[in-house]
Order: sequence, then C-alpha cells, then structure tokens
Amino acid sequence: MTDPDPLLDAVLRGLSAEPKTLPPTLFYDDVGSALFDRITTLDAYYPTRAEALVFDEHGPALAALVAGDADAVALIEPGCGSGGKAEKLLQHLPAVAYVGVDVSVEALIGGAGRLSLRFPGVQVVAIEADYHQPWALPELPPARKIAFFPGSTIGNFDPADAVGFLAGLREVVGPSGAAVVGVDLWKDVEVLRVAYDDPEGVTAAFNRNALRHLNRRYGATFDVDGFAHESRVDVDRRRVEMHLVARGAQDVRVAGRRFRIEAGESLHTENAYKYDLDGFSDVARQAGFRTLGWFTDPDVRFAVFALGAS
Ligand code: AVJ
Repeated sequence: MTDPDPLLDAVLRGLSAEPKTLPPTLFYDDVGSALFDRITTLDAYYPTRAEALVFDEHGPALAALVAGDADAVALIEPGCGSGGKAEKLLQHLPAVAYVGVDVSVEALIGGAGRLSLRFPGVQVVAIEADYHQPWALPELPPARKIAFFPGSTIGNFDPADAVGFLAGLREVVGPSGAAVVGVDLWKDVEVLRVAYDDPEGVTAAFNRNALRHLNRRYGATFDVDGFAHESRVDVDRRRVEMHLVARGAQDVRVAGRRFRIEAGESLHTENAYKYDLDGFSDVARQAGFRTLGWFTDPDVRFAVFALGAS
C-alpha cells in the first residue's frame, strides 16, 4: 500500500464524486489501445482521417512555420503511441532528435524502432511514462524544441486544464520553442454524437473496456454488461461526453473500497471538447503560445495549429 498509484487515486476520487466520473486514461490498456485503433478506421469517427488529410496536404507548410530559421529541431511527443503521426512531420523537418513519451512499452518499442530505421540521422529516445505525471526531458543535441500533440487529445482536458497542460509544454520547449497541436472543430451535433456512438458498437466496447480494465488491474467487480454506452453532446460547453449508465443497481468493490451505483446512474468517462479556430487560438495564447498559423482539411472538420513560444 506504499506504492503511489496516481491512476487508482483518480479512479477512487472519481467514484466518490457526485456525479461519478472515471479518468479517460483508463481506456488505454492493451485491449483498449487496440479498440481505439479500430475506432480510427470507422466511417463515423472522422477526426483521424481529417487530421491525416491536413498533414498530407499541408505538412511542408506546417513544418516550415514551426521550424522557422532553425537548422536543427527536436520533436517531442507526449502520448506518442507507436509514433505513426510523427513520421508525417519529421519528413519535412531538419530533425536531429525525436522524444516519444508513452505508457505502452510495446507501442514505444515498435514506434521507436520504425522511426530510427526510417530516419537514421535522428536520435530517437523513448520514455516510458504517463505524460500527465511529471517526466524529465533527456539531454538533447542543440536544437529548437517542438512539442507535438496531435489527434485532438487536447480535447480531453477542460479548457482551463488545456491551458495548464499547454503551458507545461511551453516550459518544456523553452523561449525559442514551438508546438504542433491537432484540434477537432465544433460541428453538427448529430455528426459529433455518432462519432462517439458508432453503429458497429466499437466505441461502446471501448467505453466499457474502462471497467474491464478496472476489473483486470485492480480486481474490481463491475458487471460490465450491466452498463449502457451513451454519447451526449453538451452544446453550451461545446463538448461530447461519454457515459456508462447502469441498467440496474450495483454494489462494486474497487481496491478494497465499496461503491454503490444506482439504477440509471451514470459514470462519466470522457469529455471531448470541440473548438473553433479563434477559441483554440485563445487557449494557446493563455498558455504562452502565439498562433503562427493553422491548417484544416477541405471540409473544415479538423485543424492543426502551428504555435510559437511568445
Ligand atoms: C484519443 C482522446 C482524441 O476524444 O476523440 C475516441 C478518444 N473516445 N472515441 C477522442 C475517443 C471515443 C479520442 N482521443
């Protein structure tokens, strides 16, 4: 009981709150990471494809904005997974180093291996860490530091926490640094809702896997199939919410603690905030970044921002 476990702490805090919440980082054990990979291929889930269109069409311009006059850059990616997206940027940058931070060793090994084969001149560093917790940047060759945070993962933070997180990245890259951030844009409510409730039920399985993960990892006793998956759009807060709604009452044990969940009660598992271009620019500004430029896909569903430390 002396080993601090920030994830378990967050879980116990969330289950004690009113209404009950669970941290979205719970989705990503090996099973959940594989389910998320399937989500990115679904017709209903447009963000991954829309972002890929931005990189394919505007990668060189984006890279030019963040590299500026630097002749050497280091790309730093919190939550890199297997690093597939970094390639799309590295190929256009004068990169001398790449740092990937992720909780999944498997993803790090695969990704770092692929990157170092593809970019033999780039020093590739893999760091096993949850980037929500403090982690240390290794010694790097002299280079402009560029943080890379694609996929609209920034949408998982409340706007105030997004400012805090980006301000942390601003500290990491320093006064001559930059950042590239992927941001999903506010749009038609039903398009948003279905993106988080696909007809194939993959997102429902992904959401329920948060509970399976708790059962496996902490010996929790959730009756997983006793929860219905729901995607709700909150128009005022500009976010999509994922919920697990208990069909019947459950008494659940988690790490020796007991929690009562009433019939119809919801566990709120994720927020995905959607921005407009000015709104996200403002978040970046509050974090100490100025917007150098942004690019969208042709349908203006998704934006990638180039930010400079100001
Ligand atoms: C990986 C956080 C960007 O919020 O769209 C996908 C996760 N949740 N479907 C998102 C997710 C449900 C995804 N992010």
